[in-house]
Amino acid sequence: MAEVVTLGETMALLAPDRVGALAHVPGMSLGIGGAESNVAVGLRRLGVSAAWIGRVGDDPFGQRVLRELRGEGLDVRAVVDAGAPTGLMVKERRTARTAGVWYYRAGSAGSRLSPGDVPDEVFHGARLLHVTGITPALSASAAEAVRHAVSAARERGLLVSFDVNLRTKLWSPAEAAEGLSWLVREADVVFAGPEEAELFVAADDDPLEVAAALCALGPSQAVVKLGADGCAAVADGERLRVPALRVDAVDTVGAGDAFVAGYLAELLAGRPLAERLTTASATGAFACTVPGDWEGLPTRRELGLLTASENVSR
Ligand code: KDG
Repeated sequence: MAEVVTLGETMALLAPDRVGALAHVPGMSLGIGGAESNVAVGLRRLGVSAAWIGRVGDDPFGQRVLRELRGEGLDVRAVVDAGAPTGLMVKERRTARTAGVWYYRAGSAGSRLSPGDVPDEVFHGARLLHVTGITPALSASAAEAVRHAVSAARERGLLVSFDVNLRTKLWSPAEAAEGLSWLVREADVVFAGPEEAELFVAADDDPLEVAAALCALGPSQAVVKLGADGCAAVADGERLRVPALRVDAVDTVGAGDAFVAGYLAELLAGRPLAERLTTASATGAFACTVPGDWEGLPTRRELGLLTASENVSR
């Protein structure tokens, strides 16, 4: 039985081989990506067992998603839906510093996720449910699946972790605020960027105040992700700010999921807040060092590599 359960849509992912407008780049690489499965893979690489619940189409992209996630050692609980295609995400690197994303996921198999796809037994022996604000944006049935999973987790005494993950290509900030405020109140651990937090609490220049305001809504732990500026967290009354690790970023998409995986792995290991945030900073930094949303996620053995004094280990 897996320690962590998560659910959401994982898509096929096309990424250009070079910087330029998508209309002109000649080559693309095929991979997969999904915020929740990215977190699950990150946890797995850090030694935490994880189950992923989702839906894929009965097509080669769906096979690719299932094969990759099983290959990473996840407990994959997927419905293969013959009535809809696997969703597709296409990245654009218009400049060396900026990335854009195009979604082809309306009506996809993953967006047809529903409460019936969430098997009861997956929660047996589990310790934590992780959800994101992407899944409720996909469809009414996907939003219901999240509600169902959260109440099943609550009944069984699991911790609930929630990463806001606002996707304005899926819904407006006002819709997201309305659709997600119950999750902020329900969760034990909330992750948000400063703009995402503003969906629920007043803006504040001090991210520790933002985290404290999120905690005032219900969660015992709130972590504000600041990207290259590090992070700020309030957990059970303790306040801490940690700087980011400096890396040459190749692809920052997925760094937030990697950060969450690092934090949750240490939380489940009973580590103090400082260690949770230090590991989260390292996993987030690792994810930026290679193309792809999850491929750069580190194992425990690799965690220290970004600060290692030796360039070659023999
Ligand atoms: O967080 C990285 C995700 O953006 C990516 O892997 C795909 O889940 C995804 C999404 O909806 O953008």
